[in-house]
Amino acid sequence: MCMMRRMDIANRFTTATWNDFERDGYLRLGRTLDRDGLSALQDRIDAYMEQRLSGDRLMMQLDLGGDYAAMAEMTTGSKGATLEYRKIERLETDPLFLTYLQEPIFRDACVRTYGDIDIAIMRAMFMNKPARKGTLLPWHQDGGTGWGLDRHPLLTVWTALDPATIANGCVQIIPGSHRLGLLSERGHTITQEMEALHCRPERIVHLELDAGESVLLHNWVLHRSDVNRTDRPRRAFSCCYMDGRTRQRTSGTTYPIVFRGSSRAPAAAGVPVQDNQRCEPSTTP
Ligand SMILES: O=C(O)CCC(=O)C(=O)O
Repeated sequence: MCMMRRMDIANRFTTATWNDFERDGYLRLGRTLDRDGLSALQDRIDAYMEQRLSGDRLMMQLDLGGDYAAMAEMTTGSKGATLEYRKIERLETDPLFLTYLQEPIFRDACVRTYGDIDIAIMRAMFMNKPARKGTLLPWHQDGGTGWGLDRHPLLTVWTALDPATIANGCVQIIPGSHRLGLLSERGHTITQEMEALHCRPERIVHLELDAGESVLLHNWVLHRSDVNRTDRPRRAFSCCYMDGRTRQRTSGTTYPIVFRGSSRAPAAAGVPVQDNQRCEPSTTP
């Protein structure tokens, strides 16, 4: 009881706010980037795409438009000077993105989710819908044995680098659907039957955001996004935070620690994957 009060004082999220997140599986944070911070990240990501900066450390995937099943390969390095990338990963290696993803408000969300322990980055990625293009991303959950991890990541911060609208393919979610748990052991996309059952149109919330605003997402909340029907890109940064002890099950690899915890107490919610679950390393969307 006493500990809870201390956490409320030290943590930007009140118990009531956090209860909303736990009920709905998402929480609008409002602006997390001021004008200069936003334009710095916009320019930095365009510089990687236009080869003004080397993308040698990054994983980069072109946007081929439309069909999710026929996506381009996700491999290391630039695929040419173009703004038509769909996804760029390993942005924690970039000092500007790293500084942003270490903002205190994100640490507070991690403490609420996992307890005051070391926190690692599962992925820090640019998600783009190029102007008049973009790939339709089907309903899915972020996790499952397909990720090849020894415990489940539970928290993602999604930040709009451009206004995110229905017209340009903002993220859509089904509030509360994280409470269903992972709908398949392997995770990620769901069957048509599950979609018909859980993703009825009247339940969909479109996460329209201004540039520089963020939303917290529980990794298991069902979400998808459409193509971009406008003449401007829909750029975004999505960062998944997890228990710092998480390892790749096949290689034993650990992940970059971005917040050091002050407590040696066990994690509150770093749910271990069961030993009998088979894992292969691969991540989507
Ligand atoms: O940015 C999008 O369109 C989808 C993002 C997403 O699926 C994620 O951040 O996990």
